[in-house]
This record gives sequence, structure tokens and C-alpha cells, in this order.
Amino acid sequence: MSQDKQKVALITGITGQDGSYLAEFLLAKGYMVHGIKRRASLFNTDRVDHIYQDPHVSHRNFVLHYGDLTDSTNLIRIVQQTQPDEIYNLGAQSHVAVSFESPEYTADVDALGTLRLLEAIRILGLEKKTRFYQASTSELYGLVQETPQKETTPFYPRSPYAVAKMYAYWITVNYREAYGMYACNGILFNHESPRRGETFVTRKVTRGLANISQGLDSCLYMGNMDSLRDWGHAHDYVRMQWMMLQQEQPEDFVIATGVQVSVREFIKRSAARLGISLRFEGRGVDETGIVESVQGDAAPAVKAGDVLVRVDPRYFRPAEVETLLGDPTKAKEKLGWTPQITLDQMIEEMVASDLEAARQHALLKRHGFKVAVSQE
Ligand code: NDP
Ligand code: GDR
Repeated sequence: MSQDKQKVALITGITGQDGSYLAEFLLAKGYMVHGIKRRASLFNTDRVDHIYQDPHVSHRNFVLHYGDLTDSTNLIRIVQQTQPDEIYNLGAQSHVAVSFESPEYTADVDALGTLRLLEAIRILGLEKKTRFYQASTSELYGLVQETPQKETTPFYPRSPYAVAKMYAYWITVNYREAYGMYACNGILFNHESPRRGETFVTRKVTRGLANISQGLDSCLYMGNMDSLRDWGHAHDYVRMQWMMLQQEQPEDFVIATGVQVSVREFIKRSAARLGISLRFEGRGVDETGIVESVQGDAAPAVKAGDVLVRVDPRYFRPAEVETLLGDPTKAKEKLGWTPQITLDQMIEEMVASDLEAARQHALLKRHGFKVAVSQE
């Protein structure tokens, strides 16, 4: 890329899990990276602080702009100023359970936000210059019609989030067909990392168990542990987001590992990384995860017989997506993409990161400082 003109990318949702990994990835490829961050009353750039560049230095290749997917004029102005070669639309109200609480806002951001960005490209006459990536989701399959799910599997969304993302999926396809835009959907199955938001199930589990192991908390309260997911690592998935925009023709791809485990199994494996062996007893709201044994002094605050996991129906969803399993054959065959990080490696990384934080918090607590460990 050194002799070529430097490519410019604009990322919405840059302060989120995927946005932060994608920004790192594009910077390493020599891109000029612009990102949209929301105004908040507290700093909200934790995930990108390590790549932040002081606005007072010249020749920055990482710039953040205040903005919001609900604000058309702001989006048009940022796209006009940055003239991106590639837009990655990762911004969203991305929590499925929260979308039942705030359905209208979710639709505004996740569905209409996508339309606003596509319109910004069109209004500015950038249809032939700017390539567009839409963060579509396995939640589109919802009540699954076929297993495993692939690009041709019919959609059956089961939440306001998924319905909003369905609009975003089709408006992306529609602008590609209607205006010849290079616009495509990555239908990504769940992907996690140590940067995953604390209220998504994997991070809730690794963080919660790490806190319990250090005596900062006593029990993890969970929803539907029968739920089955195909979990990959965000690091592998953002690489694929970029690959999708480097093809001759825009196409939609399923990105998944092809391996499925239950929430319960994820909890067991995470506990095992902390040296805790868990047995699950009961069913439904009576189900508990009981400590069978603890390896050496691996989890100093835990002993055999402790109940570490209980079910709280508060975390059940009005309509649940019980099972998701992706078939990434098209991505493998057409783009040569395969995930490189296994589920167990990812669990190891997430547990290690949360354990380090828990140990620091435990130390602070021992010295009389107040430490917040809430699960939500
Ligand atoms: P996160 O929740 O970690 O990040 C979402 C980002 O969107 C944050 O930067 C957030 O800002 C921003 N955002 C929220 N509302 C607005 C708004 N109104 N205007 C502008 N930005 C907004 O999500 P992930 O990184 O995990 O996911 C990235 C995208 O991929 C999302 O669209 C998600 O729906 C989708 N997706 C995710 C999958 C996953 O398993 N992670 C799987 C499939 C799809 P702030 O930091 O201020 O909250
Ligand atoms: P999901 O992820 O809804 O698949 O959406 P989440 O981690 O929230 O839930 C996965 C499954 O775990 C069950 N579950 C719980 N979930 C949470 N959050 N908290 C709990 O206590 C709990 N107990 C059980 C859920 O019911 C569900 O079945 C994620 C998001 O990143 C979306 O943006 C993305 O589109 C999809 O993945 C693919």
C-alpha cells in the first residue's frame, strides 16, 4: 500500500468491541481511520485509548468525530469531510434483551441509521467511490428454519433488534441493486473477546466467575442456559469484514465457526479455567451450578458445595433464539477465510483478562477502597 494513495475508512461504532479491533487492523494496513463516537457524560473511548492520537500532532491517521446514527445531517457532514473509500457500519444498539425495553430507539439506530448512511453516500454522489459494509447478524435467523444456517437460509427474526437488523440487511441489498453501490452484509454469528461488553453472556460469565474466585461476589445469576450459540473471536471476524470489501463484486457472507455449545457448557469451561469443577443440578428456574471441587488454591474464595450459579427469570427474553449454528463454507471457499482462534483459546484469554482485573480489585478492596462488581 506504500506507493498507492492512502485508503480512508470511516467506522461507526468505533468505541465498541468490533470497532476497536477493526480500527487496529486497518491502521496496521496503513489506512487513515476515522471513527464516529457518541457524546457521553463520561469518557467512552476505553477500547480505543491505546490507539488514540493527540489532536495537536500533525499527520494523524486516527481521528474521532462526534456523531450519532440518529442524526442525518451529522452523518452527511462527516462523510463529506472524510470522503471515505470504505464505510464500516458497526454502530448499533446491539443488545437483544435491551431491544425489548427500547424497541423504537433500536429501530431508529439499527434500521434507519443504516438508511441514513446509505443516503449520505448517495446524496454526496459517492456511490461509485465508497464501499459499504453492514454489520448484519445471525439473529436474523431467529427461529431457525434450517441447520446449519447459511446465506440462503430464510430469516425469522425474534426481537426488535433482529427486526431492525433485517431492515438494515435488505436496505443494503436494495441500494446495491438499485444504485449499483458496492454494499454488502456480513452475517456474523456471535463473536466475543476480552473487550466484549460486560452484559453479554460470555463476558458476564468470565467476569462474574473471576470476581467470585477472588471473593468479590458470591453467585452468578443467569437466564436461559440451554441456549446454544456458535461463538467465535472478534479478532478473526473483523479481518473478514475488511476482506468482504476487497472483492471485485459485493456479496453477502455468513461468518461463523461451525461449532456450537450451550451457555451452560460455556460456564463449565470458564469455571474449569479458574480451577473450579462445576456440577449443574435441577432444571428451569431451580437450576443451580454447584462446586464439586477446586483445584489447589486456584480460586481462593471458593470451596466444594458452594452454589456459584442460579437462574433468575429476569434474564429470560420475551422471545428467545434457542439455537444458532453457522455454515461458513462460502467465506472459506470464496475468500479463503477460516477462524484461527478456537473457543477454548478464547475462553482462556477472556478468563485471564478478567482474573487479572479481579485480582487488582481484590487488592484495592483489601486496602479499604470501594469496588463495584455489579452483574448488570
Ligand atoms: P458493541 O455494543 O460493542 O458496540 C456498538 C457500538 O455502537 C458502540 O461503539 C456504541 O457506542 C455504538 N452506538 C450505539 N448507539 C449508537 C448511536 N445511536 N449512534 C452511533 N453509534 C452508536 O457491539 P459489537 O462491537 O459487538 O458489534 C458491532 C456491530 O456488529 C453491531 O452493529 C452489532 O449489532 C453487530 N453484530 C455483533 C455481533 C457480536 O457477536 N458481537 C454479531 C453480529 C452482529 P458507545 O460505545 O457509545 O455505546
Ligand atoms: P445474543 O448474545 O443475544 O446472542 O446477541 P447474548 O450474549 O446477550 O446472549 C446469548 C444467549 O445467552 C442467553 N443468556 C443470557 N444472556 C445474557 N446477556 N445475560 C444472561 O444472564 C443470560 N443467560 C442466558 C441469552 O438468552 C441468549 O440466548 C449477540 C449480540 O452481540 C448481538 O448484537 C449479535 O447480533 C448477536 O450476538 C449475534
